[in-house]
Amino acid sequence: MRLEALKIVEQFQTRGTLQNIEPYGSGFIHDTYLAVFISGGVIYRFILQKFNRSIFKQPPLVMDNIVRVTDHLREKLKSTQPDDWQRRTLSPVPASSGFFYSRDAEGEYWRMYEFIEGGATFDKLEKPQQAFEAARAFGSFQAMLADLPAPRLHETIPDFHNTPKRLRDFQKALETDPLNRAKEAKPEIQFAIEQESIAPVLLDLHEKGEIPERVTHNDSKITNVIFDADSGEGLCVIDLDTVTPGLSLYDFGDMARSMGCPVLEDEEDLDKVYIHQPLYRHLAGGYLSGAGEALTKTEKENLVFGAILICYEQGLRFLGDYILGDPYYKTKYPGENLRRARVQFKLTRSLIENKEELQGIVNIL
Ligand code: GN1
Ligand code: MG
Repeated sequence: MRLEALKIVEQFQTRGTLQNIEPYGSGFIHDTYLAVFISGGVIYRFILQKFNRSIFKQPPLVMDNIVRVTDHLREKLKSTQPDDWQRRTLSPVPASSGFFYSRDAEGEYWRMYEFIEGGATFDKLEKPQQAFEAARAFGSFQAMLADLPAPRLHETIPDFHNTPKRLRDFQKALETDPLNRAKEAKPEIQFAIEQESIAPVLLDLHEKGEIPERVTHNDSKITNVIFDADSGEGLCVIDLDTVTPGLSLYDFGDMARSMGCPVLEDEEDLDKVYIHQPLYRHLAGGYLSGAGEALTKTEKENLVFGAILICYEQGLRFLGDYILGDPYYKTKYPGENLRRARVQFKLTRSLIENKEELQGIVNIL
């Protein structure tokens, strides 16, 4: 694996001589490496990634979105954060062709980013303040992109948060049940079916014109924020592959899903899995402070529902993947996707049971 990274790295406009290249991070989707260069005694680090093309069918369109989005952010940050704008947005590195991607001999697509120095990332929440910081970072990301000029961004994965379609895909997986795994997941399947009325609610509100389409991140989980290693400030939002037109509530939902409870996505002890109200308060407070005046009253009134919907949707995705034999999400052990689904459905249940109280928290912010 490392060999293919070694072969492609020279295709990008880096600085100096390559010192080292090694696998990096904990993403489920792409293959990621850290490449270290040295020039005149100075170390330059870069993130190199091979696209997962079974998921992202058209990497050039993904990079087209990302370059537009990061250029827009950079222009804003240069005036609002003149001393530290470089660390507050991703910066794609061009290949020698001038494109922001390169293809290897097998036709696979690769891309490179400048490494953000002095940052820290977390697989789960370690301090309540991180919930506020991350949510503010995602909120201000949305606010800064509110005036992204036309045309509309490409939908890099069509129907990414189309929950009714996710439900249909889940039902199809269940009908095929190719590995006879459904019998291992009876309570989870029952929950998925019982709660199916969750699926269409946000799209219905959007179709009625009650909530607007915006530029959204669509994968706003804790692992996708870089925090300043010293101050803990939420510095930079990363993983921009699914930045597309979407609903703000999807992003808030993913924050509640990944930061409303400080456990890993495959936590086995479900007693530990529930939405913590103080964390939810931090998330809502951080998000509203970052997104500023951008959110409408109807969006604010439906924050909890965004969380319910995204946890439910993510549970359907993990459970469907488990039933199909884990073709989508990388797993480290058998049954990991089932465990991940259980966590999501437990969070969904916890949100439903505490809906009024959680909304009350938002109402007094
Ligand atoms: C995937 O990109 P990564 O590995 O951080 C997935 C998200 C899920 C998430 C679950 C393109 O995120 O939608 O929410 O796993 N990304 C894609 O943790 O499917
Ligand atoms: Mg992602």
